[in-house]
Amino acid sequence: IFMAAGLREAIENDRFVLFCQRIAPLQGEGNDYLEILVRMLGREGEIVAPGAFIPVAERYGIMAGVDRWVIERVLVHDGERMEQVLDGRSLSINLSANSLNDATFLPWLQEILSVSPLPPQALIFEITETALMNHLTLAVEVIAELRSAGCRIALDDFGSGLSSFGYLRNFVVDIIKIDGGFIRHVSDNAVDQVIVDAINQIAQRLGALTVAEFIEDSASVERLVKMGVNYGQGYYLHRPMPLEKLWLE
Ligand code: G
Ligand code: G
Ligand code: NA
Ligand code: MN
Repeated sequence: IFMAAGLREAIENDRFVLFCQRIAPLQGEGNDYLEILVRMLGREGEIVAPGAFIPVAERYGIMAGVDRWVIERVLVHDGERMEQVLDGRSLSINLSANSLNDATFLPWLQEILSVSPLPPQALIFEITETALMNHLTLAVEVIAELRSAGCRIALDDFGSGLSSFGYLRNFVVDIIKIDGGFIRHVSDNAVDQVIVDAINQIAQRLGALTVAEFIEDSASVERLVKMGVNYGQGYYLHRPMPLEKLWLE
């Protein structure tokens, strides 16, 4: 409850900061793209990682407010310079379960899209399996509408849940982000190699692009390149950085 009160106060006082991380192509040339990552600023100005507040925020139903804050900031408030910095590349934004389960979210987002300088074709929305679990029919509708508007959908942390493959039957996804837990030891763990290779092949056959998360060394890159994984994300490739730094590039 203490955390929830602190979160509400943080939302009211705009006490969030945005970071971003580059996601790089592993096969040939191609363009990289950016994932937006939110952090909370504590009362003493300390940076609070999302792992420490997102589960609480979702439980109290206030994560939808954080998602809206992030989306408004990136697509409208900073929309012009974001469009310039991206220069045709894509931008990926995380959606929480709260947003996907909220019937007012889609019309709100469509309004934002209509005023944003960023074209919907440049946008990717990342959703997790747990976000889908709660209210699947509404989530499926939101996903379908966003895709018909020209946005792309990425399934985040794929493989970490109990029914990962089941979700692939419910809607079309454009991108599958293979859970970092399978990637971290992929250079020397035979089981992880089989799992990652299999997920990648299924994704390719479904016409989805793949992203390997948590790439932490060059040996992993080599493996993933050989397997044909499309994109990589991780500390070895690019660290998350504040948006403030992005504006200077
Ligand atoms: O950046 P970090 O690894 O700490 O992120 C932890 C989790 O928080 C990730 O799973 C990420 O998808 C999620 N996350 C980061 N930024 C946002 C955001 O703006 N909105 C939502 N809903 N989730 C986010
Ligand atoms: O849930 P999501 O996949 O969006 O999580 C992305 C988060 O993972 C980011 O918040 C980022 O801080 C973290 N992250 C990015 N690259 C790495 C990495 O190489 N290793 C680890 N452990 N975490 C990473
Ligand atoms: Na994500
Ligand atoms: Mn992820």
